[in-house]
Amino acid sequence: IVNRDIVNLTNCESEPIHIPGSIQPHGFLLGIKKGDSRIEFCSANSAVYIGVGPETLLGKDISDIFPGEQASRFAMYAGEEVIDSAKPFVFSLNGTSFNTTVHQSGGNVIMELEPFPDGTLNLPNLYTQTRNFVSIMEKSSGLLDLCQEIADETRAITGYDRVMIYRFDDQYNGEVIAESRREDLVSFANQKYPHTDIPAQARELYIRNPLRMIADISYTPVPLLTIDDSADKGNHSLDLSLSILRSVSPMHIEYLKNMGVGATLTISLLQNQKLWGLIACHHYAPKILPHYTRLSALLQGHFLTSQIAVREVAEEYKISEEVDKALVEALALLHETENFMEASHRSPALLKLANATGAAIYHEGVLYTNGLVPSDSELLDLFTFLANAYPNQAFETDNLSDVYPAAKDISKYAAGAIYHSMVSGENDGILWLRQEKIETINWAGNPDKAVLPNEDGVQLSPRKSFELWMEIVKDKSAPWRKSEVNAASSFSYALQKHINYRIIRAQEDEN
Ligand code: BLA
Repeated sequence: IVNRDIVNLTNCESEPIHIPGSIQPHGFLLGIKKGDSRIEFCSANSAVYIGVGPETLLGKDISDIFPGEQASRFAMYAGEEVIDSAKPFVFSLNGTSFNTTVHQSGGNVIMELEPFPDGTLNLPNLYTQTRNFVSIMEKSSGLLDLCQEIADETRAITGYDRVMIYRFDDQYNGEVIAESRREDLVSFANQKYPHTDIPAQARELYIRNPLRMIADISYTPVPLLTIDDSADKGNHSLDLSLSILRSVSPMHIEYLKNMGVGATLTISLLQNQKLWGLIACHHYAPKILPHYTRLSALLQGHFLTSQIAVREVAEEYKISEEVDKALVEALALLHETENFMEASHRSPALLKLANATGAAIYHEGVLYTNGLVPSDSELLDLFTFLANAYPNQAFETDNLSDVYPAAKDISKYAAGAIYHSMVSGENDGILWLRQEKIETINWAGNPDKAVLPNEDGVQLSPRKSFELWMEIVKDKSAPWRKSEVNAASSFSYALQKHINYRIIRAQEDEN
């Protein structure tokens, strides 16, 4: 068993990635106090783009520097109205046009100016994109299908070498569930990545900011300055959580270098205010995606998230319909049969109502079984254990050996179980069993070595090898679905009634 919790205590999760004090160099940044028009923050590279450096810009009023009409647009954003999401506009100076995104960060208004890569504003065709999605929606049958289509479409729109749909599990380990890639690249499909690859504060940030771009992994960070700062320190007070130019954690840069990646775009996929997954795009050379193409990619993310719950519910619904049908059949048999226990081993519906591979009832010293079950003595031991551990209770698990180590010997029949105790004889109860489902997890690199100590032993760094590392998970069954657990409860309740009724009848007969 792997202990991955040790890395929870590392410095990874405490790195303040929202205040890096620097930006990426594919644009420049200006910050003004809200309600003021004096430039308070400036990135050190402004001269590269507009020929005027921070020493000139800092402390100046915007209208002293930019032509009148453009200054008033800046001023408008710095005004009283609340700015809650990035609003772009085009700003031109000396013949160069910049896509300018504006957003508010605490008491500051941040403007990020990026030159248009080919000098023009290339608007994507949203009509075509939307129409494509509608036809994708109609033709893809399940959620995985849909993810594949979205990966293909996102790659077609953006031109990244690899586009992955990455889904988190309960512990935030992630799996590549769909991938569209340049043909000559090795596939990452179905690979699993440990939760330590994306620390908690980064996941929190990605809930608030749904799109991030790293234009060039080998960039040199550009310091953010205020009047008092020296260029080599940078000013760390400006919160860049929602900024598009935010400089990325050096840890993550090292990770991507180890992977051989040159540029990335990452889009959050949210469900119920939680991070469900990511659209993760890799390029093997530097790549700047223009603002409007980024929005197109973001739209693909919205398309997908709008369908996740719908598809999951639809898939669950199909199963629950089958389960309900089996439950009705099993209940009918229960009502029609004087001694259901005797008849139970002939009822396929009893198994089907929970999609179990085996079932057993222990009633007044007699064992009744159905399907694949362990030996009688093994079952009796199990009933005894469960009656003691969960008296008058229900219990379900996909890993019985967790609470009952002896289950390891019977995992061929009983790796997972739903148990309901019954009020009649000693240790009475009903069990649905599921056989072991051996799972192979293809980790991208040994997850125990996902985080490596550096020379000083305190600082940690990402692993260097992503060589396939297989983990075999044994002694577990497929997890029980809610509908299956509910059907088992309904049946157990009815069976208990049936038994009570028989006891009363027997007593009446005696009198
Ligand atoms: C961030 N790590 C990330 C991000 C991803 C990964 C997707 C988010 C980047 C973004 O949204 O822009 C991991 N990238 C992957 C994985 C794949 C991929 C799994 O392409 C699979 C194909 N990372 C480590 C270790 C540390 C670490 C050991 O492995 C810390 C010691 C840190 N990862 C780390 C940090 C961030 C990160 C700090 C946040 C980067 C940022 O936004 O500034």
